[in-house]
Amino acid sequence: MSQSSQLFAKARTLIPGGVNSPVRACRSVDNEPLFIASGKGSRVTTEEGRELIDYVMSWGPLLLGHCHPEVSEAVHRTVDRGSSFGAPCRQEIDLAESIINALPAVDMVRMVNSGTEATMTSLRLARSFTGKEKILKFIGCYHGHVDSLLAEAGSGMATLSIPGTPGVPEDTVKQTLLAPYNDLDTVESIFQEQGQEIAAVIVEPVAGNMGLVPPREGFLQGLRAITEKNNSLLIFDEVITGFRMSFAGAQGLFGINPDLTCLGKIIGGGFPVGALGGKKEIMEQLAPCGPTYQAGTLAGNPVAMAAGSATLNILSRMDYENLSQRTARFASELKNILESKGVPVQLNCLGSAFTLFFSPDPVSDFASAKKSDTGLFQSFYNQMRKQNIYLAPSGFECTFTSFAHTDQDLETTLEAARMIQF
Ligand code: KE4
Repeated sequence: MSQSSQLFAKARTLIPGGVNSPVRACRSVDNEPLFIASGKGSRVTTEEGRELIDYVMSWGPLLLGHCHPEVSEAVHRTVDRGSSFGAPCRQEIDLAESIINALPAVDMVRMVNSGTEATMTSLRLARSFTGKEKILKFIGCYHGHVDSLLAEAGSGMATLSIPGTPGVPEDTVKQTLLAPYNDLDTVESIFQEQGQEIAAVIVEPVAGNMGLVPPREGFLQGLRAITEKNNSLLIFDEVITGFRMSFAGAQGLFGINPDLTCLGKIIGGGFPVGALGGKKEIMEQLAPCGPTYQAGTLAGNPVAMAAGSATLNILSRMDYENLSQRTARFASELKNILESKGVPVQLNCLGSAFTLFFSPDPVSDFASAKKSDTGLFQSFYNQMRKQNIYLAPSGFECTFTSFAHTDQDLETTLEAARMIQF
C-alpha cells in the first residue's frame, strides 16, 4: 500500500471524505488522491517520492509555479517579524496598491481570506448599494460555497453532479435567478420581467468551473449594458481570471469595467487571500465607512500580503502573450494527439488555461459541457497520472500552465498523451 493510500485511509477517519475540499478526493475519476509532500516550479513530489508535472497548480494560484524564490523569500522575511497583528500593516497597502494599479475597474479594495468571502461580500454590498435583493448568476459558474450562489454551480458541484445542496434554505435560493452562460436573450427577458428587483449579475468573465468556457462575442458587453440600464451592478468574479488572463485580468483583456471585482488565488501567491474591489462610491458602503458589515480576523495579515505583493510584482514583469501562445500550441497539439486515437475532443483555451472536452460538439455553456464523456476523461486522467502528469481530477475544471512550465515539461506531457490507449 503506497504512502498516499495509507495517509488517505487515516485522513478519512479524521476529515470528511479525507479531504478539506471535495474535488480533491478524486471520486469522479474513480481514484484516490496523491498526498503531496512538496512542490518546486512546475513539479510536485508525492509522499512516496514520485515527481509529477503539475497542471493543477493549487487550482490556479501558482501562475509563477511552486516555491518561487522571491515569493518564498518575502514570506520568510515577513513571518520572522510576526504572522498576524489584527491591526493595519504596511503590507496591506502594498498589495492594495498593486491590485488597484493593475485593474481598471478597481478604485478601492478590501482584503478577505478566500474567493468565497469575496463573492459573498460582493452580493451583500450590491444589495445594500442598490436596495434590491435578487441576484442573477449563470448555470455552471461557481463562485465559492456561498449559500445563495450554490444553485446549479460548477466546479466540485458539477464534478460530483450536485444540483443544489441540502442546508440552503429555499428562501435563500429564491432570490437567485439563473440563466445559461453566454445566453444574453434569457438575461434580457429576465430583466424585462424582474429588472427592478435585481441587485446584480455575477459572472465569471471567462468561465472556469464547467471547464473553460470563454464569453461569446458581445456577451460581457451585453451584460454591462443591461445592468447599467436597470440600475443593477455587474460583478466580475475574477478569482480565476484575475492576473491570469492578463495582468489587468479579464476586465483589462475585454475592456469592460464591472462595478465590483472578486479576486482570489493568484493575488495570494499560494496563501489564503481573497479580495473585493470596485468603484469608490460602492466600496465606501463597507464598514467602517458605511453601514454594510464585513470583517475577518486574518484578513490582510502581513505574511499573505507579502506573498501576494511579491507575486504581483514579479508577474508585472512577465510576458503573458508568450505564455498564452505556448499554452495554445501545447493544448492544440494535445487535442490532435487525442483525436488521432479516435475520440472526439473539443478544446477551449484562453491565456494559460484550457479544457479538453471529450465531446463531438462545441462547448459554450454548462448544458453542452455536460455532454462530455466523463468515462473517456477518467481514462485520460488515470493514464496520464500513471505517467506522472498531474491533471485536475475533473472534466469540469481547467488545466493551468504557468511561467514555470518549460518546453521540456510540455513535450514530456505530449509524449505521455501519445502513449494513451482508449
Ligand atoms: P475559494 O473560496 O475556494 O478561495 O474561491 C471560490 C471561487 C470563487 N470563484 C471562482 C471563479 C472560483 O473558481 C472559486 C474556486 N475555484 C475552485 C476550483 N475551480 C477551487 C477548488 C476547490 O474548491 O477545492
